[in-house]
Amino acid sequence: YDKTQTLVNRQTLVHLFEWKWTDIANECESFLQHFGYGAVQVSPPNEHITVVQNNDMPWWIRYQPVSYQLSSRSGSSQEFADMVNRCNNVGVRIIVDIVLNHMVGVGQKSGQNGVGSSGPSSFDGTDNIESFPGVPYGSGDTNDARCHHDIDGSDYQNNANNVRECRLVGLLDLNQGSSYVQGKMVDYLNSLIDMGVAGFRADAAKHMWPNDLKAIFDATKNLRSDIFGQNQRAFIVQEVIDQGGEATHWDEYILNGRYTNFNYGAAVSRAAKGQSNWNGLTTLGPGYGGYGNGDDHDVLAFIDNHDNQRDDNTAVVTYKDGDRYKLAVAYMLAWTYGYPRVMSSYSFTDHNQGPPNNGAGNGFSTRGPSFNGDQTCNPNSGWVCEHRWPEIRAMALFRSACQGAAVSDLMTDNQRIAFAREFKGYFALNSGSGNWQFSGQTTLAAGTYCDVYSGALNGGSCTGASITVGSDGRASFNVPQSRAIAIHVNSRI
Ligand code: LM2
Ligand code: CA
Repeated sequence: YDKTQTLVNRQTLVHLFEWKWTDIANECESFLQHFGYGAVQVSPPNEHITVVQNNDMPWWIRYQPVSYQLSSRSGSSQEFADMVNRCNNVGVRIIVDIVLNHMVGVGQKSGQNGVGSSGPSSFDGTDNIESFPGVPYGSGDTNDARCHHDIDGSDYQNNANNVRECRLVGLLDLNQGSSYVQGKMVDYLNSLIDMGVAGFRADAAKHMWPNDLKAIFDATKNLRSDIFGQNQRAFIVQEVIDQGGEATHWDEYILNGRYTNFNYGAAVSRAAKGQSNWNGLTTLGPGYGGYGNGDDHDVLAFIDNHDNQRDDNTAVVTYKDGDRYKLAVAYMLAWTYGYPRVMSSYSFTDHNQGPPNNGAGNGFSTRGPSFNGDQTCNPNSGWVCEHRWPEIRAMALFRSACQGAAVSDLMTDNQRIAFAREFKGYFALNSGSGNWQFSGQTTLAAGTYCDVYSGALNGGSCTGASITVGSDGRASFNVPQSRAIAIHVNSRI
């Protein structure tokens, strides 16, 4: 389940948070396939509650399932199927965010908040009623018999049972140990596999027993052989927040695929913010920091996600950090540890704020992105589209070009780091003050290369800095403050 199921020359996952299916289909065709992106993590496609507050519909309604019908704010079942087809046709995979831990928050009912349920299914999340005819589930399918209250803050440190069987922020907790519940979940996952998806991001995995998840995943079909070949299994990444001191541990989950390594983004963010030194990151890999960093094939690497980009005083850098964020994401894409995921956001000021939309009169339907001539998203559309930022999209191509090549010829100087990806590429970043001038061993063939961090190679001409590699593989670099330089075999002029 740890195999990414991407094409070999596409090595980066992008989370198109809250995008519509029709927009993602267009994005696969017009952009992602050309910039080394191998897969898209999409928001939960199943039916969810609707909530109106502050003349807006929050993003987190997507994490309150009503049924497993493929009808959501992102679009219909037909639109979802069309997206999967069109993305697969251009070699871009779809990874589905699956919310299996729970249903709606206790007390939520269809029709409340004056807007009705989002789809045709009615439901009643009143305590002890807990009725979801669209599945169907009833209260007997929850963990109420084992725990009938919320997870307590202290449970996270010392009660794994409660973390897994009590309610997460009041969300009605399903019993994944029941064969009936497992069957409904397997049917849901199989319906997605039949449509051609490549895998799943398991929401709130640490709130479910690893062996229950294993029973569910093991019972799913192989991926479609016409797309993925014979006997291929879904890619799985489980959302497990474990930065130490928890009762539930990341390594309980690696039997089921990868886990979201939250230690990684925190470590790179500290260096990007100047709170630690890049030379400390030269061992970022299995065993790094003493806890929480598993084997390369177990890890999903990311800087920020849709949750921690909203935290007050977040430990990670986000799109709001500008150059420092670009350096963190660039480092992730240049470095060899885990399967990297790029976050792609809409801009927000309030942490509940939903995606750009067409207003109350249109049921807050999502308004898609629009694009500038340089292929970035128009900020007036409300979408940030980090994945389209020139530096980040260039680094997604860098990662693809350097796929399989080891790191070598490391040079580091506290706020600076440079290294080769043997015979494929060379990367240097400078988060210190002043320019960084040095001569480095690139391991590349002699020639002139286009620095794709400061520009791009278009039709043989480079809009960025040109770097000359001598016959000894060495080159002189001058990395501006808060910037990086990246050259690779496909950026040779
Ligand atoms: C996740 N991973 O484990 C998601 O990444 C995260 O975004 C989800 O929380 C969480 N698990 C549950 O799927 C979000 C959001 C919460 C929100 C829930 C459910 O961060 O704030 O909770 O989704 O929509 C909301 C309200 C909360 C309320 C709850 C239940 O914010 O105040 O709790 O609904 O009604 C009483
Ligand atoms: Ca649970």
